[in-house]
Amino acid sequence: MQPYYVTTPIYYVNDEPHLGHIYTTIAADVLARHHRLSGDDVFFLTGVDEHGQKVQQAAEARNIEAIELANQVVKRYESLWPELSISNDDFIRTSSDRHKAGVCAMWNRLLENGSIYKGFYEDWYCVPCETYWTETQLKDADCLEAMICPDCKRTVEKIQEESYFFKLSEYQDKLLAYIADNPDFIAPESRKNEVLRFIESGLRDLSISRTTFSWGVPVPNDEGHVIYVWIDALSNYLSALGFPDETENMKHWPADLHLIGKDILRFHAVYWPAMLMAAKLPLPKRVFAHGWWTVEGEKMSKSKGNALRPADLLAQYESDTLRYFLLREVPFGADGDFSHDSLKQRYNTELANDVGNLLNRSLSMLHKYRDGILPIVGEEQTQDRALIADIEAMQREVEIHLNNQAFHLAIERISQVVRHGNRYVAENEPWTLAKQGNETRLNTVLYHLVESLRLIAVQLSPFMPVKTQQMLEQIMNKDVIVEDLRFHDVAGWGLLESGHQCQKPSPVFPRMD
Ligand code: ME8
Repeated sequence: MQPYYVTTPIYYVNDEPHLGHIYTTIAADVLARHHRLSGDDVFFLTGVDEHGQKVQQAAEARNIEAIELANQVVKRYESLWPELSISNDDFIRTSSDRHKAGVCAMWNRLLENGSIYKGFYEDWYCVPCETYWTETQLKDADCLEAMICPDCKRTVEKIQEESYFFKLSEYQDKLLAYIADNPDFIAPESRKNEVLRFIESGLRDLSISRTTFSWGVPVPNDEGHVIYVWIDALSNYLSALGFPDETENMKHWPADLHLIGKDILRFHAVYWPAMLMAAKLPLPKRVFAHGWWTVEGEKMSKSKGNALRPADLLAQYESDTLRYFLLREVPFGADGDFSHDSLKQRYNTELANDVGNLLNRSLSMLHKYRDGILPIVGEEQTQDRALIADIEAMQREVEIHLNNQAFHLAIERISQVVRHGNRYVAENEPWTLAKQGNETRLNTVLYHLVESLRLIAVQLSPFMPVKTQQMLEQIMNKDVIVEDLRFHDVAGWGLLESGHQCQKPSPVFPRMD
């Protein structure tokens, strides 16, 4: 079995989960499920980022200990993920001993390899982004006078403290060479160019410890310093596998894919690979930075109170509907706007009308004309072969689209087959065949419809595990479990045998008002 390792960012615990957090996690889940279907040995990691000044301040504002705040938010994530059918194999907390051991091992490696030295830091810091800025960077972005962060436009603070530094400047050329030699390393292309511009503008050594607060992993043998939260957080991708020990799970390193939002690209495509080079560890194969969601045209923010909370969304929509919509609506990589109207419209058109209708009418006709029993196929005509060819092409193309993280194209390709199925019904008019007593042709048409639906459901199952479970229960039988399916066993045309009894249709995609 081929290992496949996919990760999400580990989310800060200073805020409750919102639409953005579920987006990345759902995308990672679809890939994990698709790779399990392909027979790969999948490791899907998500978790939380508990340390840093921002979390400490959020806890202080609530008059509680940082760990208490973390525990509360962790509970929210842990109960949320099953509700969204997230099938993560592990959940890493940065306050755990296993993670701290990984961070310290990483620090010690960088130290032993001569990549860390002690100095004095004097410049600016943005707490919400946990990012350092030089005076020149602020000036160039017209942010110095207002003392605001060029990224998030919130206030930056001046830092003057003793600090450890990572020799990031030594990696400028090495990173440029690596990106040139590995064209798929950073995606999409526009983000790669952004990273290249950033590196070309010059890399300075990075301050990697702080002394003015205490919520974090202490620097080994110098406990007055806390390790910079990004060095701490990025190491999660290794600590979760058991690093530095040679565990069984370490076979998953290097990660196949770090899925992130575009906000944290620099950390994953510059700092993290440089750290790994310095630690003499292999680099992840790919970093994909997706776009940003706004809500009904506005940026989500705590102060505006318009952040979409998963609990509210789940009270309104089924989890599969959300999963489908988020990945269908916006090309992965582009920014998108969440609107309830477009969600309902997409659901009604593509799911209730197209998939739901094909399922209902096919199974209803199978019951009406054949008591739900799959008939023996007669001689195939051109249009039958065209349907099968379309399904086989879909299977190949969905694979390619998902390897490129083009979720919207994968869904669109499946939808094409669904529309083809509905056209096939219209062209063959099974009701006319029944009236004419053309039993052989009716048998063939009914079989092709049901078998197509089975293969459509299998392809859709990573996106909508609950709905496709229901579809497959009606088509196959009650004890099918989507999570246990493997393409190897189920993706071939014609595997449903004649004589098989299908269930009566019951609506899987009822129309939404
Ligand atoms: O940055 N649209 O955590 P975080 C799309 N702890 N995605 C969004 C989004 C939006 N409006 N808002 C958030 C951190 N996200 C660090 C990560 S990793 C080693 C450490 C998603 O809680 C998106 O994936 O601020 C983004 O990168 C992430 O949440 C930021 O989560």
